[in-house]
Amino acid sequence: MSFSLRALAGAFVILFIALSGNALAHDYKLGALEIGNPWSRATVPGAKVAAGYLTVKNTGTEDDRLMSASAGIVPKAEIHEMNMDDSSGVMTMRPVEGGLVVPAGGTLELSPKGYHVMFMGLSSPLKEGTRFKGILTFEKAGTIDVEFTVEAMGAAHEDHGG
Ligand SMILES: [Cu+2]
Repeated sequence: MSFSLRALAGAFVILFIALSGNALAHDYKLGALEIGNPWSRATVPGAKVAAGYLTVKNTGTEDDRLMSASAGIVPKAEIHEMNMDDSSGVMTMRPVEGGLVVPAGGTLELSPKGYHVMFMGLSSPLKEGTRFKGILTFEKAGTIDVEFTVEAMGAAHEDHGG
């Protein structure tokens, strides 16, 4: 009896992993590109910007470029890079010119403290656990609709200067 109970428990664990894996697996394919886990962070009331993060794996033999992004929730989105100003020690960000390379056989990562999509002109806060639609445009692979999952508020990426 104990054996079958354990088997049952094991089955539940496997089921749980499968279900949560499904809920979290949030990946997209576009030609040779695999877009992984687009996500954003909950924002405080009054915040006008939010950042979007994701990974893009290029399984092909040619470089591609992430040229732009957009989202229905904001009038404008830009691709930004973070830079450490050595003299002041302050992190700043600025729009990337000409897109971000997705190297053949490599992965482009947009993450806190690095490259990110900046959603500008939020009219209402992003709430944890919700999703919003976005569109990514690549130089060669074209465009794809994705959904950004809003995760918990974090402290690492609040300095947006407006
Ligand atoms: Cu930014």
